[in-house]
Amino acid sequence: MDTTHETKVSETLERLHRADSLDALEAVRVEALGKKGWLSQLMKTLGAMDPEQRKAEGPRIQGLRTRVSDAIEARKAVLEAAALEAQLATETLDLTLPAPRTPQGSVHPVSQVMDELAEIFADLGFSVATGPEIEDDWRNFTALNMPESHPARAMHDTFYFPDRDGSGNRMLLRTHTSPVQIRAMKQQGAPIRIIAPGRVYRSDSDATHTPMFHQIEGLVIDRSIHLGHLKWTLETFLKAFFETEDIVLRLRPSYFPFTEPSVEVDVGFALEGGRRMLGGSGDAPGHGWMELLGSGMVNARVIEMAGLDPAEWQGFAFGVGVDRLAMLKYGMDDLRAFFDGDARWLSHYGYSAFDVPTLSGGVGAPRGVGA
Ligand code: 2NL
Repeated sequence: MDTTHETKVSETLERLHRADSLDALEAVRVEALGKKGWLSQLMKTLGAMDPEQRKAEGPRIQGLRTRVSDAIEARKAVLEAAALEAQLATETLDLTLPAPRTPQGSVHPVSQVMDELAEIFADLGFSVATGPEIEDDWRNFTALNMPESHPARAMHDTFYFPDRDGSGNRMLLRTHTSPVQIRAMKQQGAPIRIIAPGRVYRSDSDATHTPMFHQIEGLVIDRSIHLGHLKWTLETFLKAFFETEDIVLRLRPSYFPFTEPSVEVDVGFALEGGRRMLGGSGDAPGHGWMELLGSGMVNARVIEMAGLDPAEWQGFAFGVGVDRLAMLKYGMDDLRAFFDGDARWLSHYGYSAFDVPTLSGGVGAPRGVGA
């Protein structure tokens, strides 16, 4: 039994007991178990011993080491607990402080209005049809009774691609969503009751026209659909959309190549403080008519080109600008702001992702004001 080593261990344990911080504890540990610590040095001497001696000394020295390192661990636990107690005693945590805001996106008014329209028309038995934005000449024009030299093609200010379709005609960005309905008629046949919402493109740009805008078209084909169904559908749709019974329609004869007869639909408004408020007859004093959508009975030639027999099937169609509907309902006056992607505009006019339009819960915000 080496009394010098026993004394060193006692000394170390004594100093550990007196160490009153984690730093002081670390200093004691380094002196004993650090690279140059006395105990580490002692361990090294084992390597130089002959096997007999090592057999006797090994367990003894290992025992010293275990006593010291166990004592270090025990003291460390005590000091750490004391440090935590001290921190808890002085530190305060204000649970009433609001958490920092996390940035949140919003639903674009156009998306919100599209969802509202889908909800309203779903209730009337319409399903939503979609199709590609890059179309061929036949589906965008010819099938809609606008043959190659038809002057109405020029009215559409079309964006063309250099690429050509199977008939040698250039592909184009669809100028309306009508080609979606042509596809639907050819694929699913009649009867049919669909709306086709989506992006459309015309080479046009000013305060009220952007080269890309949103349109929704509706199509109903059955055996005895007539103008009365068209009028009722549009009236029901507009009353649900603007959330008021006070919507007066005026149907005016017009011309579209794809409908015959064609009907333009105006709604009455009142001028209130320079703003147009929908409601009332446009013929009343201080009132006026605002053109809102185009419609008509689908031209028999269109029915035929879509592969249906016009002697059996007939129906109505309509088209309306979604951006314009959004502006009217939510009181925005510059169409270009819709597509600027300005985060401030979006946080002002955008909708919460939780504000899902439903017929029972309301399809949108308060009664519409127009520009
Ligand atoms: C407007 C006018 C309209 C249609 C779109 C249509 C579609 C097929 C057949 C016949 Cl497949 N018609 N769509 C009909 C009349 C008017 O839109 O001013 N839109 C903004």
